[in-house]
Amino acid sequence: MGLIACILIPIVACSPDEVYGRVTHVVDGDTFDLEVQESNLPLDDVIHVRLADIDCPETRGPKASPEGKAATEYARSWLLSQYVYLDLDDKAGQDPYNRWVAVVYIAEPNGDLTNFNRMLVDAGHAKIDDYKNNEFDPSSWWSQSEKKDPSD
Ligand SMILES: [Ca+2]
Ligand SMILES: [Ca+2]
Repeated sequence: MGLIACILIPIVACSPDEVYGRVTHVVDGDTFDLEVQESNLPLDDVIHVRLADIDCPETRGPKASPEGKAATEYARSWLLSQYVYLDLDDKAGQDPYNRWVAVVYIAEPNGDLTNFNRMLVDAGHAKIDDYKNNEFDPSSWWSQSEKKDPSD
């Protein structure tokens, strides 16, 4: 039922407006710092954010790759210094590294909200890694028609 509700009424059912703030630092493709402007939760002034249910190539350590750097540059170009909305994970909340697990939404000029987690996947900079301990289901990010005919 949650999946269906998210597809039909994404803004209401998935509450992307739990946090509103400005991205102050992009660590890598799927991790950044956010300066909180508004939230209905008692959060720190600056929080660490980990994009939910996706995985970008590594930028550090033995598995560092050019693809990881490209993902970081992509995230930086879209997010750095921008104001975004977060849908925080209501189940686990933070990961073991004290990063808030979230889906990030970019506000378009016409007021629409675009799912940035999905953008990273669509752009080829991340793959789906669906953790079952959070509230999110990545399959809900794509509409039924997109799922049925991926070549369209
Ligand atoms: Ca939430
Ligand atoms: Ca999940």
